[in-house]
Amino acid sequence: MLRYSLTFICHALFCPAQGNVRGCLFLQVEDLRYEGGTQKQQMNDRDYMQLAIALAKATAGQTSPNPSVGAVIVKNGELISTGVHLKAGMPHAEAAAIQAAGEQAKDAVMYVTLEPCSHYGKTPPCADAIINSGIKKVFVATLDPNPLVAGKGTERLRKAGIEVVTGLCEEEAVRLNEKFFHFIQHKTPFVTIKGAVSLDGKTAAKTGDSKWITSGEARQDVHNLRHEHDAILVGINTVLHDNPLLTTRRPQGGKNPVRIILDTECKIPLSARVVRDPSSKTIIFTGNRIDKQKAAQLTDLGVEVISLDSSRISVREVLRILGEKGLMSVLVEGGSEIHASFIAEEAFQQIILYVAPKIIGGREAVPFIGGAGPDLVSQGKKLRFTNVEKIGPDLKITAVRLVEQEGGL
Ligand code: AOF
Ligand code: ZN
Repeated sequence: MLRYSLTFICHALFCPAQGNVRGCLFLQVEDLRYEGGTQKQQMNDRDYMQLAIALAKATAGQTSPNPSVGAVIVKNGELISTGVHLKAGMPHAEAAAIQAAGEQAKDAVMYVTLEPCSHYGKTPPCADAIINSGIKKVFVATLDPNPLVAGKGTERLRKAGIEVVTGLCEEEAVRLNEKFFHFIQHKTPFVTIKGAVSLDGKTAAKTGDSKWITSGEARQDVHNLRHEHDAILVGINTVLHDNPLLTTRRPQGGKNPVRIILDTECKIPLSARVVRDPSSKTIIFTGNRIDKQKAAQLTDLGVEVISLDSSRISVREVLRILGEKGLMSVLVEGGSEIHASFIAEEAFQQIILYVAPKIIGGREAVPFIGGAGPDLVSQGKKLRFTNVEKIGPDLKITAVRLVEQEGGL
């Protein structure tokens, strides 16, 4: 029996100086071979869709508020062209692939990771571009939940006589754009809580010392998470304790998320790095009992101060406001009391936990989640593990909320 193996590596080039993509994407086919046989075997529909997904994945973090989308055009068993959506405002994946294919698109087959759009946004409808190109069949991994599209794209293609097959590699395509899907449906950001803990779940020793629990490799991976989220959120105690920059530092460059600080009493020092560092915008949420003069000084330094109506900060209210600002995703990076608020208010979609093979111990050492906690185990939040991988000597565990609660978050 023939076994087939295929590995693609994609790189989207990111230009840190301009804070955006350079407008090109390298696709390196690292390994494309047929194992266990001598006979040449054709790539199948699933392989082509996997290629489109790999292309889309390479743009993670740079298309917001748009989704990551990849497209592939094939004719008579030959790969004609590929396309990817690099950045909001730039051509959609289908349009890019069609342009690269030129005349060869006629009677070809397209594989696209998201339903082609049918509306005029920043760019014209992809459905029309597909119809005009003469493509005869389109495989769509998943429909677009954007109400402007939602089924209308595939309907337009079918009405024009194009054969449309939906649902190929759907699970992967939905996961690829989970932040976009969540944001379109709920109008609040997709929330990831990130933690770095010892095997006994501690984020710091009893003295507060936390440098470093996880390895350099795991800490480097956190910069990918920052690149992939629109905003990064911490509490005031983290700012006072660590004076972090909260920027993305990767060898290949990356996008700096908007910095969000929850600071009920507006205690942040004017000298804090998140206040002074100009590489990203900073928004500070406070309660209603604050020194107005201090807020004005922060505003003068370029920070946005949002004073909520009540004496304490509601995480859900913060997310509602961030959603209004068009921020599609938030990475929550501590501390343990902030984590506890997000958990208690059920205001999170996933947890990514880096676990080091180390025991800190001590009943006063800092746990990943603080707060008072429930009385009963049965009152704990139920999650589902979706991924476990090894990063250097550490584990990276991803868990999602088991039940999406009603109420828009
Ligand atoms: C596609 N292919 O590559 C993308 C799509 O403002 P616009 O014109 O960029 O439209 C943005 C919307 O189009 C976005 O909210 C989503 O529904 C869809 N994105 N559609 O056919 C693509 N990026
Ligand atoms: Zn489109």
